[in-house]
Amino acid sequence: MGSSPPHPVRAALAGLCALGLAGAASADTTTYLNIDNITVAVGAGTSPGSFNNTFANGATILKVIDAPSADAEEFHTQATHIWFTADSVGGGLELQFDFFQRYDIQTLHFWNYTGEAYDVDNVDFTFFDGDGVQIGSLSIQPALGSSPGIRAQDIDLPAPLGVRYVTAFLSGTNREVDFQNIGFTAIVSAPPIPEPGTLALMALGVGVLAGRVRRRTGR
Ligand SMILES: [Ca+2]
Ligand SMILES: [Ca+2]
Repeated sequence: MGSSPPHPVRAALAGLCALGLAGAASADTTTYLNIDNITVAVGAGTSPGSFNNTFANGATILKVIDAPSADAEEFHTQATHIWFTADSVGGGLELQFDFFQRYDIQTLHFWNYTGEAYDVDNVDFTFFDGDGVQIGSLSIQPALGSSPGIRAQDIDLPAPLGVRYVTAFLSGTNREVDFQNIGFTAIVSAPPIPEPGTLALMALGVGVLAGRVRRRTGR
């Protein structure tokens, strides 16, 4: 019995099942997103203002995403933090993240500054899919950072599913934006669900195979 070739209809159905299982299995792995797997850049939406700390000595805006883990402790030095001062109230710093693939974001990890005069008071997030199409937005108000070593505040981020690009606009009520790091916990998104038209074509293919088998066997 086991030596007979696979029935074409059963083989086609098994293929369809495997597609579904692959989609379900890939959604299980939780990943911490930082400098190892994503990038960040200063966005064109940044308001007129000035960076008050330097990016010299090898430090770049990538120090936003250099926390090695979600529970890492970082101390506030010129080499580790970001400090931007907007020219006017309401202004802020725009950061653009590229995740390189689609993720379902679960948690934002935010290492804020420790004092109200300089900390980040609001972050406006905008989310985009793999084609760069906007699929959602939301705002969060982070708490003050812990002291003396700064650890992340973990914030549930009810972002849409399937996010590849994220824009974050950070602002402070008194023009100041000072913080250490941003990180995300996320899972790789399941493959997109086939369009109804694609499913119909696959069903048609199974039907054609079944028809051929019936003709061949006379059933
Ligand atoms: Ca840092
Ligand atoms: Ca503040």
